[in-house]
Amino acid sequence: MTASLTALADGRDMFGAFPFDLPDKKPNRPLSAALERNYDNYLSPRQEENELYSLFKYTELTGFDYHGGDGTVSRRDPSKIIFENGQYYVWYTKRETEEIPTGLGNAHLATDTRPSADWDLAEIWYATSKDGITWEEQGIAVPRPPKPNVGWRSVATPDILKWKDKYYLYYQGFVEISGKGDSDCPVAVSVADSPNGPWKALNKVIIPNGKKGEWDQNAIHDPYPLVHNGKIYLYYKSDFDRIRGSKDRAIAVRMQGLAIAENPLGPFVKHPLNPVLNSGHETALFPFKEGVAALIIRDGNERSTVQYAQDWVNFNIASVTELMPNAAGLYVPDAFTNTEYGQGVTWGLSHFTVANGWDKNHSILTRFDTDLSLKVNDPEMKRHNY
Ligand code: AAL
Repeated sequence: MTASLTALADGRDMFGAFPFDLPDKKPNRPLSAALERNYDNYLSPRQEENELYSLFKYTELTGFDYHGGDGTVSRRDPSKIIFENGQYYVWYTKRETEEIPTGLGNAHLATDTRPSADWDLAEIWYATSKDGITWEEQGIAVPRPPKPNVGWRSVATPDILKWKDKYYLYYQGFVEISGKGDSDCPVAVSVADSPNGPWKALNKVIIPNGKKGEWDQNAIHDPYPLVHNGKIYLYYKSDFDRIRGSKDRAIAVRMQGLAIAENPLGPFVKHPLNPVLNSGHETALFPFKEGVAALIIRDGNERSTVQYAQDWVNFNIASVTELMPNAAGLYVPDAFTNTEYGQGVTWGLSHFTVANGWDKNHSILTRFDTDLSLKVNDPEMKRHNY
């Protein structure tokens, strides 16, 4: 019996049976809640045809030295990747300390030379690659400035913006030991004429923490700039409910906000609907069709989803996935082109944190491949293949 013999208006065939194939359009009959939302909530009712559904495959990188994995060298939180001068560039948090981190719970044991956390006492370094797998570390981009400048304790978690032939690195500037006094950490910026530097640190807070009582009062983390509507759309993470000075980190509820500026040096205006994402940690975003898509990892009710906002503000779940890249730094070819129709992404760098004993003490960069692209349709990336 073929679909062309379908006889009844509600989709049943001439024998009163529903066709074997899942209909593309929502059937005109009472549906269970699960089937109803399979049509309403996702870009396609079939996961393999959902352009914002993908799995992730990981590849080890070559070129980075980790002192044999003894915990004294860490690389993490890679920026977006850009392609300039015939090669890929990435910036990241690098920690090279004589001692391993105390762990956040023991931050009181941290000193001027002993870090509390993997990202404490860190600097921003960069590397280049021709193929995205073999990387050459080029050196430091942003060192820690002298006290009391923003970032004197640690500069970490950078992201890159290219705007009118200049390059801007946004990063977290820690002005206290992570885990002590709740890591006061606004966003700072450095500027360069070339991705090779030299970088000029402006030594000022470019996105301040929220006012007392606001959801982002304690920190602005993971700055992530894109260009949209001729403006800079910078998404960031903060922690609702974090009681300043509390050691009880479990109460932090992580969400993502948006700040918009007409100029890379601000002023950045926080969106009145913030937070715009109710979940996520180091959230990576990319222009997709008219809107923007976001990889929601690790935290919140909606972790392990890809979300989409056609208006760049109001996000909905587009797909549910798994084993998502930590702190993904995507290669987003149209991140800064002011595109009106984003093409999506196929790869990036992320990090894995290696646990040595009960505590985590260093992280390594890795590559991931995915298919969240309009140009590619890779069934292997969309299939449960294990
Ligand atoms: C990461 C990021 C930020 C935090 C810390 C280092 O996962 O969210 O960068 O401050 O952890």
